[in-house]
Amino acid sequence: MRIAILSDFHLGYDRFRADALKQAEEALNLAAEKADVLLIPGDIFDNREPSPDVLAEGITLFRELSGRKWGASVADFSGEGRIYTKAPIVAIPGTHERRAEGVEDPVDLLGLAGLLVDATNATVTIQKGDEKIAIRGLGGISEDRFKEILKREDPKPVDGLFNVFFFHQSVYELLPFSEEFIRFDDLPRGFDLYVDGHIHSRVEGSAHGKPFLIPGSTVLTQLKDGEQDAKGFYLYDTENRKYEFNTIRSRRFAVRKIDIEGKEPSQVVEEIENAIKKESTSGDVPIVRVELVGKLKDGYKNMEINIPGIVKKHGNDAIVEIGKDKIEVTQEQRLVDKSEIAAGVSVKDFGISIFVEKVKKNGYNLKKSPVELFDELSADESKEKVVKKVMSGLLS
Ligand SMILES: [Mn+2]
Repeated sequence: MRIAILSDFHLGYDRFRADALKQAEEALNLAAEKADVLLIPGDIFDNREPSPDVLAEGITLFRELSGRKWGASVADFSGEGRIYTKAPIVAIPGTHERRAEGVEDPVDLLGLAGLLVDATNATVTIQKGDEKIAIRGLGGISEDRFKEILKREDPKPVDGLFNVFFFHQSVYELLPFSEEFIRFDDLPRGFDLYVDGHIHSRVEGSAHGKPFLIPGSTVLTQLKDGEQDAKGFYLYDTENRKYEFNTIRSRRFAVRKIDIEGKEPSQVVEEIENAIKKESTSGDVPIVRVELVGKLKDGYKNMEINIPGIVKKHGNDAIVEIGKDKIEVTQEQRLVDKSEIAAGVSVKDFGISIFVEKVKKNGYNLKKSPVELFDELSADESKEKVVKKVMSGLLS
């Protein structure tokens, strides 16, 4: 049997919403042509309470898929919940979708509508001809509870079948940020294939001597270095126990670093523009993240690098993001006053520079960049909501 492993579509992701839908659609359709079973380890949606419009995107995608003529079908289901389709589309909710236990999340809704099989805390047996495989799922939950749930659920393989275990969590060996994260060795034993979501760049590892695969997201979200690889999905064949990565057409992403040490703002602007031009020659509209590193020539201020101007000027060639959190602050920068704002510096840039300087002074070293943190904290929502979201993002 051929199992397609696709993950982290993030339907409804605000910044690249059209990309999220288009690339999920491309991945799912291509996977459906090539595979007997679709396995989706979480984050189909970007949000645990997607708007009706976003839900409609998901429903449309999966209605067409579940209506296809599949060569394999669900032969057995045991565990939490019920199933309403035999189409071999097996999913769990990710951390973006997960709500409290016993409360419906958007993947539950797709399951209730009979558009996929929700394998949260359940084993799904899929049959194609004489061959049967068993898929055991564990839905994405907060990292601090994962070990406890794993112990409670105690997932076991089914004797005599090819067994897959799939989940949606951080793994310590891949993201060594917290002792709470599970390690490869903590995963339940006896499965033939381990599949995880959550991490947005692809991973080919091994657990208990068996393949451990993360396909990565189908859409760009975090704009980290590791996301420059092509997006796509894995195709695993149970017959020869081999797998390969299939790429999809996805928006290109490039990271360019520019050393600004001792340079004047006009020169930095020119270098940024050249980097953008170089990346946007092939006719597509790539995402280009330019990271500025170092310290401007004495006598200049960081906000003299006219970033909104660059972003606007190249709006048709590229989606430009300028990373400023590795810039050092010059002496002059500390003396900025209200006249800067009057002189045309955007209030946001002004705010960011003060914020970044302050948090750095206090020894800030969390995994989120200070600029990202600023963006999240200045989101257009209630203060309480924003702070809660940021805290849970930083601590989960
Ligand atoms: Mn995700």
